[in-house]
Order: sequence, then structure tokens, then C-alpha cells
Amino acid sequence: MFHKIKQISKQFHILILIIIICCFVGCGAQKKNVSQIEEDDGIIVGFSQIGAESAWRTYNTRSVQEAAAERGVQLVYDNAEQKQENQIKALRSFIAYQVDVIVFVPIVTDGWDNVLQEARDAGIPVLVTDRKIDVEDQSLYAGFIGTDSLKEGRNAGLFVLDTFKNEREHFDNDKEYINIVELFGTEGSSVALGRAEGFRDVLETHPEFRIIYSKSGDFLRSKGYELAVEFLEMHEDIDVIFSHNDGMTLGAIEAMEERGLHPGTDIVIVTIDAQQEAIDALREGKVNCVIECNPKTGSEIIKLAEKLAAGENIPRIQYVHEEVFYETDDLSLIEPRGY
Ligand code: GYE
Repeated sequence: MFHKIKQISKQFHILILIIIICCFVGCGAQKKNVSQIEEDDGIIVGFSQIGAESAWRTYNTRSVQEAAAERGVQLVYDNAEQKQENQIKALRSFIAYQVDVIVFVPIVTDGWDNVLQEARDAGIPVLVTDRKIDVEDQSLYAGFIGTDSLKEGRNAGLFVLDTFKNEREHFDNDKEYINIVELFGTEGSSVALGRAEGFRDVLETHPEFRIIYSKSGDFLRSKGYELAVEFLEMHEDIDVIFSHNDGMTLGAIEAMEERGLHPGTDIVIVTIDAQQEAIDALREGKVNCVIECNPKTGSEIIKLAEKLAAGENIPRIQYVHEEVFYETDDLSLIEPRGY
């Protein structure tokens, strides 16, 4: 009898969740990927994801969902469709439902203080993943796990420096600079800011390198194409493209080839993520350096969420393992990427 009552209360509990999410996030919540909540005793994790702007993001989402399923964790997933206001609504719905832990990918660094204060007032621990946040009170979240974007930018800068280190000897008279185009990620996102900063840190003591064009393509392949059309019309003497993600790179390559250019030869390209299509382009000589940004963080994220739910502490900052793939490597050794 007790078990029957428990099951009824569980179903009632689940119904309340759906209603709350509809209220907070609008009835479109049913169209959002609110995952089917299994009736078991696992912890309940509210997971607010940015959207599906790139192959990297889609894989990252799948990684978390699969890890939650494997460990019997009930995941309430919300796709913010690239809008911070949708993320804040989702976090509020998680708070109203009193999930055990909140996990979120902050699309940008700022604007989270109030909603994280509400989560703390509700006694719900928060794990930040993939991108970082800037908050007045660092205790508003328990910890961060994700990529080291500053290091990614530095690795890109070091590759460019190394590629052209002997170039000055070959400069013909009127060429003074190595001209760089930067395809910037989402404005205000910690990963774009970090990649840009790391890249500039390396080159700032080498004035012969200059960035002649830098615009945000929002990590989107379509915008990478549009920006390439623009910068190829604006500049004739481009030596390097530094792209904050493979999606934008692949769009730019398409625009270059439409104009009879040979990416990787006419213009050196360094890109970040290491999705399969970028590794394929590296093997084809269309890209010269691919810096891995690891999206396969689901298992670690769920383990950290379980620790938080159990009242345990977690590391403040945890960076995931990442590699750099160079055109000179034995590229046959690179495992299939899965994304
Ligand atoms: O590089 C890009 C995605 O936040 C590290 O966002 C992530 C970035 C990644 O859209 O492909």
C-alpha cells in the first residue's frame, strides 16, 4: 500500500514539474527537450544547455544525457535556443521544482548573480560547465568543469608564430606584416574571450604579426561563411585565419574555395574544437592546425553532480584533457571523433 502511495506521489511530483516548466518557460517547454523523467530514485539534475549551434554542442549535450541515463540520474534538460533569458527562466523552473543540483552552460559570462542567489537561497548547489561566469560572490556556484580557453588561444598563437618564424627572411620588400583574420566566437562568452586573449598574449611581443579583421561568427558555420565573403572582399593579403571553432572554419573554407582559393595553402588556418570534419580537412591539407576542445564531459559532470547532491565538496576548477593536432603529425593515429 505504501509503495502504491509513493508511486502516486511520484507521478504527482512529475506532473508538477511539467506544469512548472510550462509556466516558467512557456508552453513551448513541451517542444523543448525536457527529457522524459524516469520514475526511479536517482537524484534530479536540472541541466540548462545553450542550444545546438555546433556539432560540438550537440555532442556535449548527448554526452551529459547518456551519462545521466547510465547512472540513473533524472535529467531535466532545457535547450535555451541561444538566449540567456531562456537559461534564466529554466534555472528558475529548476529552483521552483527543487531539483537536487543545477548544471548549466552559461552562454555569456555576465548576468547570473540574481538567479544564482535564488538557487543558493533554495539550497540548490550549482555546477558551471564548459563556459565560465563572472559573479560578485564566487560562492554562488560550487565549481567549474570545462575547457581551458586561454590555453587554446595560446596554442593557436604559438602555432602561428612557429609557422612564420622564418618568414621574415622571405618577405619581399613591401611586405611588412603577417596579416591575421580572426573569426570570433559568441560575444561575451568566456571561451571566445579566453581564446582571443591567449592568442594575443603570444603575439603581442611580435609586432610583425597583426590582426587586420576580427568579427563574431557566433560559433555558427553559416556566419563563418558570411564573414569570409566579407573579409575576402576587404583584404587581398591575408596570411592566417584564426577561427574560434570548426563550424565557422568550415563555412569560411567553403567561401574560399568558391573563389578559387586553396585553404591551408594560400591561407594558413588554425581552428578549435577538433570535430571530425576539421580532422578530415587537416588530412586534406585544407587546415594546418586543429586544437581540441573536449565536449565529452558528461560522465565527469554527472559524477560531480552526484557529489554535490550528497553534500560533498568538488574541485573549484577542473579542466578537461585536450590535445593539439598539427599538419606534420601522423594523422592516421587520430581516433574517430564522434562529433
Ligand atoms: O568551441 C563551439 C561551441 O563553448 C567550448 O561553443 C564551447 C564552444 C565550442 O559552439 O563549437
